[in-house]
Amino acid sequence: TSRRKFIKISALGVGGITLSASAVNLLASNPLLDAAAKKNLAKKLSRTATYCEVCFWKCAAWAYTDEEGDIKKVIGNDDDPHCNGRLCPRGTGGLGMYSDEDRLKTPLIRTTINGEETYREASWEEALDLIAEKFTEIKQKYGPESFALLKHGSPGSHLEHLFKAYGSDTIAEPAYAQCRGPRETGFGLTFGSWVGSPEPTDIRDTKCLVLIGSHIGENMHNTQVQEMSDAIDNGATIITVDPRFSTAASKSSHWLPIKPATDIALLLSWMHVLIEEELYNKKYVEKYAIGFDELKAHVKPFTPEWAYGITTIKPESIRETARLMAAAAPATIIHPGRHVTWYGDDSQRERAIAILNGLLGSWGNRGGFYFKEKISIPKYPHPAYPEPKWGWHEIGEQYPFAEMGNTSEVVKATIPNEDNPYPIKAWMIAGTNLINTLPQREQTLEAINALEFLVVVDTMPMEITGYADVVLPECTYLERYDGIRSATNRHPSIAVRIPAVKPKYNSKPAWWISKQIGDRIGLGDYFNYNDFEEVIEWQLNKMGTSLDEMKKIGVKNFERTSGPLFLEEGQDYEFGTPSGKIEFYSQQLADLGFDPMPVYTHHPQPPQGFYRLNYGRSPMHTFSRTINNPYLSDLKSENTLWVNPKVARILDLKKDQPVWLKNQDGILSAFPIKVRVTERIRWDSVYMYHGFGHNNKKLTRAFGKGASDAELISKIVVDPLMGGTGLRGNFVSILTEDPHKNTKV
Ligand code: MGD
Ligand code: SF4
Repeated sequence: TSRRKFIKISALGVGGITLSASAVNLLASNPLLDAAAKKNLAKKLSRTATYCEVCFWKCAAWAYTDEEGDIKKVIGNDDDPHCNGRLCPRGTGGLGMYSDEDRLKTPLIRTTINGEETYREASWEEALDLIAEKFTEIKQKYGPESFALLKHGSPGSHLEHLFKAYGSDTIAEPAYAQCRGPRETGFGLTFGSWVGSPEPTDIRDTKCLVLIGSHIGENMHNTQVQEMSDAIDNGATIITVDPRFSTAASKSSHWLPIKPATDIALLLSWMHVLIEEELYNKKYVEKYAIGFDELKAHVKPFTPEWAYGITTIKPESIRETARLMAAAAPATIIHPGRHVTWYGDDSQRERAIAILNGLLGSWGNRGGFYFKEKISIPKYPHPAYPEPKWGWHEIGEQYPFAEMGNTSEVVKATIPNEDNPYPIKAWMIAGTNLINTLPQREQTLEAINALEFLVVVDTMPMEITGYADVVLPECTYLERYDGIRSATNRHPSIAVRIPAVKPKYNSKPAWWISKQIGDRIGLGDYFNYNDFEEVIEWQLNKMGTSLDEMKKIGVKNFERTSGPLFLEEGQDYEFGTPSGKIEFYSQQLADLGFDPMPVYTHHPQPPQGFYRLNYGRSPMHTFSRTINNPYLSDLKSENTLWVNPKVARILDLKKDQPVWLKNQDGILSAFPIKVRVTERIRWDSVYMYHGFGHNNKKLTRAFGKGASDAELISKIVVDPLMGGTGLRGNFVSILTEDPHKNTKV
């Protein structure tokens, strides 16, 4: 067994589960409280401004506390453009992150007692001293670059400051190479602008919304869902392309149940119809785009009949939907999606989506994409960061369009290899559960095993904490200050996060952890404050407001200064591409030997007896972080395996029957998953919600509930442009007998 064996038994006791009935009722009821109810609540309780951390839409909210200092309810802030006063069920249930009795309670240090590896409880002093010692040691032995930070969410930005001050830019997060990266590359190459978050899609005014594997409604990003519902009420045409009959598909006039991995063929064929039938926006294309002639010649052969053979979508459906998009244009959105790392040619698929929007004139037009704007937060003064000798950029340099650190490349650079010029020896992980997040778990474990030191900063005893040398318990977002939220939107806005209560147990905020480590390793000048409150106050004063004001209002909206939301008739506009135009043909790609216009490439389809493993979001959960949440697990405690009735017939599967999965590499699911027989999934695929199948017993509600899609993703196809890890090329067979039966002790 390895030194870094996962520790299942720990010094932490497991408490009983006590759910507050009133909180569950509040959650189960309509989370959209009316004004009178809100007023009523406000009378009895005091409120504190915050913004949600359950997902990354970052809705601004009010946390209501009672006289005993206990949080009772979290409600959306009416003035916030991210939520319009309404939180999604997960945001309302965010309270459960605070009240979860399984939370990490005190620092833990890995130790061996009687030959058994375990954790012992430690004081903050002791844990921080040990970490500071390791920071110094790694720097002396290998250079600061060899200490990597893998992060996600608010804690990441505090620790990023520490790492940059220390001299390491070896920083990455799964939100790039496992999520949005290809979309930003595809749109960046075409329009010279990232899509960003929240997406600048003018859904509320759209006349035609096209969703390609984007399942708004199950993917609960707040205002997108609200605006889609408005668009439906206003009679917008919704077209959904998905091998699964998603909730969005059920609201659509057209559902195109595409054969998985063939989307680029459909997109090319839509372009073909728009161009051949002269339905594209000629004036817009002439004024703003380059490469139209090349595109026209390129898509000439891609007739709907050609695409039919690949996608299984009937030619008349392809023609009809293309005409609908054109009839509504420019108030048409081909949505860029969000989690888009599917098949390895994802940047090119996103290019195809961007080009289609360009042909329709959607970018910069009402009902299409608006010109987003945000306000920049003044930088709190600190000395300049030292210049690292290498960092995420060098580690991922084989991907010319990578613009952020790549978690998988950091993992690879950690596995000992004599030829590796960028060896990584230590990790700090904050706010990401890499075990259930990265594909190729074996590789992640091999890297972890090779580390000299691993610190994990988390709120919960997630799988990843079991591999750490030191575990630091962060307090939840409801108990701490964090950076000021400033995101792109129709107009700029800011929101603050103020602690509603003192941290429970012996937990601490990440800003404090960063400062404590910084102070210990001689970087005190970078942390020139006693409390993060001082930083925010300084920044808010510079922005013409104050902490006092923000405590009262939570959100401040600003006027736009960058010009109108949309292009005006005949307006000159320079796009951020090298040519200043929308690039249908990309010279940048051609110069580097890539296809300058998207092409369809064939991806393997499942062999006999196997089904493509498809996965997605549940409206009640965010990745793996919420599965143990007392309120949200009450709403959805396990996932099911969606199976087409034809498959159920062949394999003789019944509703709720437990099954196990085995992938193409012989990897077995650890836990059984119940069958859901439904026409809503194609016969060549199965589907499950992501995030379930936790294998850490300390997560008392989540342990063993459902299956983990992540553990079955052992094969990836890497995007050559930016290094995204395509996750959807894995195939599973369905087993009705417990394959672990004879291996269990
Ligand atoms: P989670 O699994 O929710 O998502 O990947 P992750 O960000 O790793 O893990 C979040 C971790 O942060 C948990 O351990 C949680 O306890 C901890 N946490 C929550 N709040 C706090 C806090 O305030 N402070 C600290 N310190 N920790 C906190 C997401 C990533 O996963 C993304 S963005 C996408 S789009 C991909 N989705 C995806 C998928 O759909 N399927 C598969 N198989 N893999 C995927 N990987 C990617
Ligand atoms: Fe929180 Fe829901 Fe908003 Fe995400 S969409 S930030 S979970 S309220």
